Amino acid sequence: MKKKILACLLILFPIFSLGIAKADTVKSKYIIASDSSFAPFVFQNSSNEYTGIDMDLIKAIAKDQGFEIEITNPGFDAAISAVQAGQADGIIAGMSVTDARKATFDFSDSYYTANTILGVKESSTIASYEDLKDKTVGVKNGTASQTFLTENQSKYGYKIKTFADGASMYDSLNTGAIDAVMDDEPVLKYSISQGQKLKTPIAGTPIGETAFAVKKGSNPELIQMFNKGLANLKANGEFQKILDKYLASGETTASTSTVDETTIWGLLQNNYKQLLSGLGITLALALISFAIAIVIGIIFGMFSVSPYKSLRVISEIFVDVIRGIPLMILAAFIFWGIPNFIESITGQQSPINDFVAGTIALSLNAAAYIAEIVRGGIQAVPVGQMEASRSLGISYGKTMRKIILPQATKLMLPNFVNQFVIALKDTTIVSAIGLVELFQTGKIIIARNYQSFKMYAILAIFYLVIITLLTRLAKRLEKRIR
Ligand code: ASN
Repeated sequence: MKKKILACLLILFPIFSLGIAKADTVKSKYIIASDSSFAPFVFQNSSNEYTGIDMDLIKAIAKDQGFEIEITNPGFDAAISAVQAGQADGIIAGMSVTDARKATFDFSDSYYTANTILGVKESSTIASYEDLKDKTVGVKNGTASQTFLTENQSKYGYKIKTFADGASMYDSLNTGAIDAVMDDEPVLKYSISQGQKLKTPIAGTPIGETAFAVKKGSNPELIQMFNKGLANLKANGEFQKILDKYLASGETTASTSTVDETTIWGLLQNNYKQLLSGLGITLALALISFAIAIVIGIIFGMFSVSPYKSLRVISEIFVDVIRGIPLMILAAFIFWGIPNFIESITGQQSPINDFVAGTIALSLNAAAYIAEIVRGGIQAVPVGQMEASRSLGISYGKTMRKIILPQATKLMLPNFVNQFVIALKDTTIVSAIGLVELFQTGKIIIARNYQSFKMYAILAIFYLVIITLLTRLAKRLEKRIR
């Protein structure tokens, strides 16, 4: 009984106490997209959970305002695209409010102010923008820092290299592949405070206030709730507590773990669950998409040897179009392009799930190659056999099924196995749409601990083992079918 009363009070208290500063939720759950590594705003701790100012803030606001959220962390550029395509309802990622962005986003009240600043290795001799002549500066794609670099490029004569995520950018700086990086000041300063051997030789340049954003004109209640929640958290001191947690006391990326991640064993021990779940997604993607691809591929392959010209033409167009488009573009087109197009016509957001989009892209891609394998296999059977069979009065379909296909299938089998291996490797490409399969899982782990050599070695071994096992299995099946 006591418990029930307590529960009622707990539910009613926030409603009454914040009654004035509360907006109405419209959706039962809001999807919030964020960066993948942008400490102290958002980063993974060693328990593989996303933390940081932005993560704590949005969770506290959702709680304060009584709305549900689901957070995804595909990286800054992908998060921006996700909001634009309606895959996500809002973005919180240390995002700067710029005039250009105001054309496509609605921003909340600001919760931070950040400069963009140049970061170089501790040992670097770069001391001014002039020193950057002919040097390469790394920057994250789609960021305000990138705009700054592009605008000043002709003045200082540096080369710009863009990265999809902060982890690979800082990795490249550490290995000397680039000479400097341009990033938000709190981010660079934070990584220095965490022991990164970097320095910031030039004072930062203001790039705007930091705020939460939604796609222009959509989810206005989300901005309202964010602003009200932020005001409440500022008033009750919770906002300051969040800032202090990451900035003053320096909550670190290694705060919750005692496992040493500098060894392969430590890396495996601390991340095996995450790696296995990534592997599960990779296998599911490869197997499901390959099964679909076989069906589509066989249909188009049969079309391509059909006596009807129209079917042959359809098959040719399918193979040419799909084979002519890089897989990554196909995936991006399905995941971001099509929902964007549908919305522009219907005015309705119609996001597609990343796994579904990845599976469709992989299926279509593999189907085009399988269609060619099927065509090649059938055409490798001497034409005389078809002619002889038809002259005996046996129908086209029956000849195909009983005479041509059994021989052709034998010829196709090794190519199918080959194509499956390619399909499995291709799953890494669709990670570009933010799908957390095995490769992306590894990148997220590296974003936290910078152990790129050991982590990529682990990934390579994972793929090697899986592919070797699966090809062995496929070869056995192949023998049996023969
Ligand atoms: N401050 C960056 C921007 O707004 C955000 C980020 O890199 N996550 O462009």
